[in-house]
Amino acid sequence: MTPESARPFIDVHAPVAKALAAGRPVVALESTIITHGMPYPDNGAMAANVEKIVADEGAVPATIAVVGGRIKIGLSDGERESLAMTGDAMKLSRADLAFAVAEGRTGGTTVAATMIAAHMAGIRVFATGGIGGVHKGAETSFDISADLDELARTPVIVVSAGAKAILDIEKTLEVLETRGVPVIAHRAEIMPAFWSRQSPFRAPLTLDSADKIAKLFQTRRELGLDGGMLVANPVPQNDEIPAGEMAGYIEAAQKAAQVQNVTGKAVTPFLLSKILELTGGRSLKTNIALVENNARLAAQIAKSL
Ligand code: PSU
Ligand code: MN
Repeated sequence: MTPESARPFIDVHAPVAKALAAGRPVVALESTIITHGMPYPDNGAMAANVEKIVADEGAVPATIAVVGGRIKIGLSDGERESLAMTGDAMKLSRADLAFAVAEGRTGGTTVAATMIAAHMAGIRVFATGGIGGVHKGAETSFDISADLDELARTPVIVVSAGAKAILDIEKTLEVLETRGVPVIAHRAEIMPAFWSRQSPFRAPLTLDSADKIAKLFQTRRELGLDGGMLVANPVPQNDEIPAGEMAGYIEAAQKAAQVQNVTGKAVTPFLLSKILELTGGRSLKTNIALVENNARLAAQIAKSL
């Protein structure tokens, strides 16, 4: 539950406030993908385009970020573009969201922090690229994304292309199951792998429409089951890079991270940018396509709810 005392820290962008008050569909969008996931100016163009896709589907987009210590639920075009140009933005998860607010800082919100803020504002559907999860080698590094715990506790539907393929997808699925998070592949029996339509693993659950996903969320609420849901939506066929091809790039990026001693929050941004370099920009094109695809499905789910 969001306490009343949170309200003074939150700015809800006017079109979002209007839609929420009228009970019209709203889709939250994250901003770590803008500040840490893609280079400028592609990040800003992607963010603008994803908002447009949500709007074209008949829902209102709410890009979430922290700007100068304010929790922003929806950004103006100018605010979004200036966030895309902020080189030193923080990467904010549950652990540092309050720090950014207390200290008046600016940062992109991860899946975890975006879920928290979306829930504070009463938004139930959220589109991203891929969630964080259990990193390869987590048995020694203990690197498991806070996104997984957030999915277990905060009642928001997260529409993704699965867990990023730089992760250990099998262990990520195990943790999600342990924490009681339903993982639903959209129109697929096999779990997608971010840039690729298929991972080596079966999807725990499958549904073939936005309506059915919305109904499952409602049913969970009615049964009194807490927490969120993860929707895994495979990237469109024409945009995918097959898993066999990605494997080599992922391994090379992982080696580079080890050699350069990259740890903690820096790992995911480092791997994404290394893979972009290794694929000559192809991974970025695929990343943009899958986010757009997820935004479309998220808008349909929001409408159905
Ligand atoms: N999806 C993308 N690109 C990204 C992310 C998701 O297509 O950069 C971000 C999300 O914000 C996610 C974060 O929460 O990566 C995971 O970071 P970590 O592994 O440090 O928890
Ligand atoms: Mn981590």
